[in-house]
Formats: sequence, C-alpha cells, structure tokens
Amino acid sequence: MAGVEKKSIDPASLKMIEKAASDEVSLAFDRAAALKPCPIGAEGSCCSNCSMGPCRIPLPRGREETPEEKRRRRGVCGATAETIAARNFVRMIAAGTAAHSDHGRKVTEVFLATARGKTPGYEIKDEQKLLQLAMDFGVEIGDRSNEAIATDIGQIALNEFGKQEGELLFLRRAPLKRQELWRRLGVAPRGIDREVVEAMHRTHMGVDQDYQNLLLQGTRTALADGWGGSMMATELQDVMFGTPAPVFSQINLGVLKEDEVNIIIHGHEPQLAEMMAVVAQDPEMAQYAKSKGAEGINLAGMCCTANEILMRHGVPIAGNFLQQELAIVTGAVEAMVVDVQCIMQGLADVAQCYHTKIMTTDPRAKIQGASHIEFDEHNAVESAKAIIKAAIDNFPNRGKNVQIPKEKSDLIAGFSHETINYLLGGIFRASYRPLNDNIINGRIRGVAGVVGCNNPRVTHDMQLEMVKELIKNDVLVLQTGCAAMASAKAGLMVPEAATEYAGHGLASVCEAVGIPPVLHMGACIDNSRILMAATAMVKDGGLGDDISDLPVAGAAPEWMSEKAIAIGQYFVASGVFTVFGVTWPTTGSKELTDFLFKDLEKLYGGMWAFEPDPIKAAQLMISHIDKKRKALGIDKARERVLYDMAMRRELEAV
Ligand code: BF8
Repeated sequence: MAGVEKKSIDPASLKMIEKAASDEVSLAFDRAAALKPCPIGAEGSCCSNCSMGPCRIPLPRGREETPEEKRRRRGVCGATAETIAARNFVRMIAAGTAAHSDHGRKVTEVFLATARGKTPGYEIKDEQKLLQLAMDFGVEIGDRSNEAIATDIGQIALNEFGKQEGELLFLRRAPLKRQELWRRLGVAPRGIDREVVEAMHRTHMGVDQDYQNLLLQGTRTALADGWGGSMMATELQDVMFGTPAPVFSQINLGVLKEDEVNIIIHGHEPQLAEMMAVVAQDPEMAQYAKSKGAEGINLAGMCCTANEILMRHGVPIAGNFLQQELAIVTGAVEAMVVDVQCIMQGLADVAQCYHTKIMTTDPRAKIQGASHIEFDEHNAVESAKAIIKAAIDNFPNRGKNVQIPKEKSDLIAGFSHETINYLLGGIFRASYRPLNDNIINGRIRGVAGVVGCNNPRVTHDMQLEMVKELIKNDVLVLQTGCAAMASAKAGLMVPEAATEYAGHGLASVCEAVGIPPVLHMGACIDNSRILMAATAMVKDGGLGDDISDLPVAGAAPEWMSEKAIAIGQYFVASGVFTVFGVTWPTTGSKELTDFLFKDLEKLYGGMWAFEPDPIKAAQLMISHIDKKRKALGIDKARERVLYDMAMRRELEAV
C-alpha cells in the first residue's frame, strides 16, 4: 500500500501535482509516500483506550497463528483481538455518526430559527416536502401557516437527537419487514446522541467485551446516522434550500478563472455556501471586485459543500477531496472558505506558498495559520458579504505563478429521490415502477451505490474503473460524495455517456428516459436519498418485500473517513451487500472479520466485503446482484433479452 505507482488518473490533478513538486510544495500525496501506515493500527490490533497500553497485538505476518499464540494475543486487561478490533470499528462508526449527525443538528437549529423568523435570508422553499415531513412526524397541517408547521417539525426534529426512549421517527419510512427485523434484533435506535454516547461507553476500558454484542451497538449507532442524523440533514436542507432537480454544471480545476476572484467553498454544511451563492450575484459585490481589478466573482465548490450547492444551484465544482491542496497550487485561488469535515490541515501550509487565504468560518473547526471569520446564521447575508469582500481584497495579491489546468467536464446533477421518481414516472404518476419493470425484464441488471472518498493510499479517482465496469454490465449507478465527482470529471454524468459506456439494456433505458447511466444524488449525508430510493423500489412491488431482496449493492472503493464506515454499516444493516477498497480495519481478528463478511448476512441480509481491485470489486457486486435476481426468479428474464434493433426501436417508442 505504501508505494502508489500512479498518483491520479485525473490529468488536471497530475498537472498540479507536478507544479507542486516544482514549487517545492508538499501535498497529501507526498506525505502518504513518506509516512508508512502503521500495520498494527491498520488491522485494528492496537488498543489505546486506556493508559495501561497502548496494547499492540498484531497477527503474525505471513503465516497462520497457532492456537497458543491466539490464546496469548491479549491486551494488558486481557482484551482479545476480537474485542480490540470490534471496539476500534465501533468507535469509527460512532465518530462517523457524530459527524453526520452534528451536521444534521446544526441544520435543524437553523431550520427552527428560520421557522421562527430569526434568520433573515433563509426561507421555506419546498412546501411539499414540509407537508410530507409534517405527516411523517404527526404534525397538524389544517390551515396553519408554513412557519407554524415548520416550528413544530423543527422541535420534533431537534428532539430526535436527544431522545432517550422509543425509536427514531424516520425508521417508519423503511420497509415494514426491515423495521420488524431491527426491533427483533434490538438495533432500532432510540435517540441519535444516545446511541453515539452508548457506543463510546461500551467501547471504554472494561465494559462490553463480546464482539458480537459490541457490533449490535455499532449497528444501532450506524442506523441512527443513516435513518437519523443524515436523513434529517437531507430533508430539512431540502425544505430550506429546495429539493434538487436536474441541473447543468461543470467540474474540475478548469472551472477556476484567470481574470476573476476565485473563491472555493469547502466542507459539508450548506448554510454558508447557500448564502455565498446568493451574495456572489449581488451587483454591489461585482462592483467591488471590479474596483480591485477583477472581472467578477467565481464561486466554486470542493468536497461535499460543493455537492450541496451543485445540486441546488449548479455552482461548478473545483474538485474532490484530494484536489483541495491542488486547487491552491494553481495560484489562482483568492480564498478557500471552509466549514466542517474533510478539511486537511495541510491547506494552511500549502497556502503559505501562494497568496490564498484559508478562512475558517465555524467555531467547531479552526485551523492554526488560517484566518477565522465566523459565520452567523442569524446575520447570514452580512457574514457572507464580509467573507466575499475579504476574498476580493486578496485579488491584487495574486502572483505570477498561476497555472489553471484546462480540464473541465459537463455534468447533470440534481437526482434526488423525488426527481428520479418524477423522471421515471412523470409528474402525474411519479413512481419507481418503470425502474422496477426494467429490472424485472432484465434491461437493467440491478442498481449500485458507489460512494465515498479519495485516499492517497490508492490512485486518485481509480473508482472510475468500478463505475465503468458496472454500467457496462447494465447496472445503474447512484453516487454521492467525492466518488460522484470522479465519475463526473470523466464525463459519465451526461446522458450521452449511456450510449458510449453503458451496456445495451441500461443504455436503452437511459436513452428513453433521457438520464445519464450514473446519477449524482448529492453529498455524503444524501446517502439517505439512496436508502429512500431502495425503499421506494421495495414499495413499488415485484422485487421482494425488503431491501435485502433487491438486486442492489454498495461500494466505497477509495474510502478514508470514519463517516464511510458508519455509512457502510447502515447500508449493511439495511440489507445491502457493501464492498470497500483500500484497506480493511478489522483484519487483526479473523473471527470478527468473518462475522462482518459472512454472519451479518444471516442477520441482516446484507454484509461487508473487502476488495481493493475496483474491477474485481465490481464483479463481486454484479455476482451479488445476480444472486438476488435468481432468488427473485427474474434471472431467466434477463437471459432472454436480445438487444436487436427491433427491441431498441420498441423501447424508444415507449
Ligand atoms: O462526506 S466523500 S472525502 S468530502 S467523507 Fe469527505 Fe469522503 Fe469526500 Fe464529504 Ni464523504
């Protein structure tokens, strides 16, 4: 894993990696090459949860361990390899859930303040979704104002985080069979914060020392993310900022402009980015930019904040996780404005070599060496203006060492669960019926979610290979996060990509509906949209009565974040086969790894797998999809499909 031969498959990134080398700037790629990953930590065999250790109990290398070695392989307290690896794994889930859910809480607070009229500049944009939420939460609608309804919803939503008893309200959105399974296994989350706290408690020294029992709490915590904190963030953001609908935009470092003030907004929470997207259009700001010698203001996104404002406003994306430092290396970025999560501390060092200002905006995330301009949602317009002005003021400091790669690609984003519903079924009969029908008749083999990060331990954007393999085999791909950006950069998120890259069956459906074969569903919290899409497929009928019956699979081929582990676990517990690349964090315990890879299927119908080769991983997903098709009795239908011209014409006529 230490020596990655090719740093990126993205030409724009490769150019900037080269420029960084000639500018003598150190990047994450260089630090990854210089820092060998700790093999003991990587396999989950290091416990640092108390000061009797850290206890490092690695597996013997290159041979099976003897029973005697296994008996002796224990921490000072006697903790086994199973307990240690499970504790570490559950703590990753807890941290990932905390990150998504603290984002969800912040959005909920802003939502409630908006309902109460305390955040000028924000409004309730999607009334239909507001009313849907009112029904989900049992809030009276009648002839009450949107603000009154939203106030009740906001209070109930906020309560979901601190609730101590009962179960999360969004669980009721899942297929009935799934809900019953969660209740039977005791993993239905009570309150979001409670599950994170209990996970931390049970992984403390001397508490839960049965790996299967630890994993029960890990699962309950992960479900509190997917069907709790993340779903809350997605839903309330949609109500406030609008539910995404198809929108055209562009992606890659080539979206930066030579003659304009380039401001990159990076992180995860969209409140500030939304306001910046509005304020950047303000003629007063444009005038101010002109006064400093710039032709205008060019706002571009990075990481999941980028996905949020792309989905709702078509704001272009400068790049994904491993491009954050590279954007600064162009020498053309006046300000990188960051909120929370996935922001490398290395940005501050890289920025020292150019004129870029790193501006932190959230009291929860400050970086030494960055300037801090706090964003206040109660005074959002003024806060956004102050940040944009500071960026404009930096334009005259731009040096001569500027090189903006030409590469940028078109994409269509905005495929929320609701949009897919409309696109497939039409406004008056919105449904997933056409998708289910095309799965049943075999034109579409199945559906895959390919999500997650970049990781310098593997070639940047190599997940593209997986996505191409899937669509070539007629698997419709749904994407979020940085994975979505890799596909968009390679031109897979335009309708024409169906003809060029997809198998005949999938291409024929995409051409008939006018959609790309790879659909951008948003940021990482929007994996909740994929849960809703899967549930809609179950509810539409013909593909079994639970998510675990569907011919679907999930993957995060370049994962790096604890959030990815939380996401994977809630997908597995929702019934989805999920394969991760890069490295697997529990290999120090064969028993635990077998439990995650095999036994979970008996409990949840979904399980984990690890395969670092993206093509082989895609094939695992396709095999799983075929297994599910067979169980549903629709494998034969697919074999009968011969894609001759007559069939294509018939489809096009539909
Ligand atoms: O939440 S995909 S690198 S940016 S963690 Fe981070 Fe991973 Fe990107 Fe978004 Ni998700």
